[in-house]
Amino acid sequence: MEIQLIDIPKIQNAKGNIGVIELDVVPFDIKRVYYLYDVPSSASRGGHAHKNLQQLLVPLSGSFDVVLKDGTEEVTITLNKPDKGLLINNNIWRELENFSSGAVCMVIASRVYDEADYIREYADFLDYVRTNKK
Ligand code: T46
Repeated sequence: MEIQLIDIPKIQNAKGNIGVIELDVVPFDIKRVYYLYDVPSSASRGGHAHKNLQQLLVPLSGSFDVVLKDGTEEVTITLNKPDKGLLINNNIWRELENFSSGAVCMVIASRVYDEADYIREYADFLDYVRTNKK
């Protein structure tokens, strides 16, 4: 599985850093931004895939793990740098876990919220990716 980490340009000086996400940093048209915060360390978020949605996850603060599954392979990526975002394409199962205290996950999305785009059962996801590979 190809892991796509995106470098987020930063402006650094003695007063701290500015991360700048201009439209050309993100490989899709941005339709929505949301963020996960105050996530208990014991919580697991995600646990689904999307039929069409692409997303860029940016760890604005703290750290968390992202488990990605494409139906064949599984990869775990720790996000802990605010200047490194993880691109997740459609048809990828994701689980987010091990949130540190104070972690904030900003998500930049290619579509508005649409529950019909979610595949929330893993067996349905496996069926979906196998059907769509043919
Ligand atoms: C994803 C991971 C990283 C909305 O009404 N609008 C929204 O934009 C979002 C994101 C969620 N919701 C509702 C849908 C559910 O009733 O909020 C509730 C919790 O959503 P969900 O269980 O999907 O949350 P997560 O954190 O498991 O997943 C979210 C995104 O839904 C998902 O696309 O990739 O963050």
